[in-house]
Amino acid sequence: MTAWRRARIAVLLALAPMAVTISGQRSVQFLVRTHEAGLDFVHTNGASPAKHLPETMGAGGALVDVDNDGWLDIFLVDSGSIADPRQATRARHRLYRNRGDGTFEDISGRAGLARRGYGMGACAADYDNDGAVDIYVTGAGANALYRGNGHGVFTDVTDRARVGSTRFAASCSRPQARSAGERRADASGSRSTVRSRSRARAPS
Ligand SMILES: [Ca+2]
Ligand SMILES: [Ca+2]
Repeated sequence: MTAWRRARIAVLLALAPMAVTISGQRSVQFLVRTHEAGLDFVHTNGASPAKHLPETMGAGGALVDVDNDGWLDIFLVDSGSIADPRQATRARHRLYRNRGDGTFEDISGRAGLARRGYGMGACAADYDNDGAVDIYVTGAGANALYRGNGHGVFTDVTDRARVGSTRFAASCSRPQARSAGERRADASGSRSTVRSRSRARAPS
């Protein structure tokens, strides 16, 4: 079994262990083991009477091996509030390291994923080809690029990479490089590796 397959199975089992019963038809049941797994994240959406578009959309996350141990870790995007600065201050992204036994350790405090903004989504890729995965976070008002060190700690390189669009970005993706030349271009600093999709301007 490959490390990727082993990690993927471990995450699925930790989040929702599966029970299969056969009674004429196959059925699959999922059990909620969120708290047993150590996942205590609660998303802050800052819902307001104004019903800003981002407040109605929720936020995303990424399954990514941030420390190169072969086990998928969980990064969850928090949002905050557009209308209430105090509530916005309390929101923070969370990063959970997979212990490999069905439980996770909250390493958000030392991960360095701390740029403020109304978070919406995330994608992961090794944009500089150094062997350590990096994370891009989209949102309303403050997109951010974090460069990983391969041990679960990240450095905010948004300004240096010039990918900190303040427009409303709901999602992002990792394009596949089609040739060695393109991969070298990405490694040399091209912004094409991490590209957000702006869908609308953030509410003022
Ligand atoms: Ca890991
Ligand atoms: Ca990297």
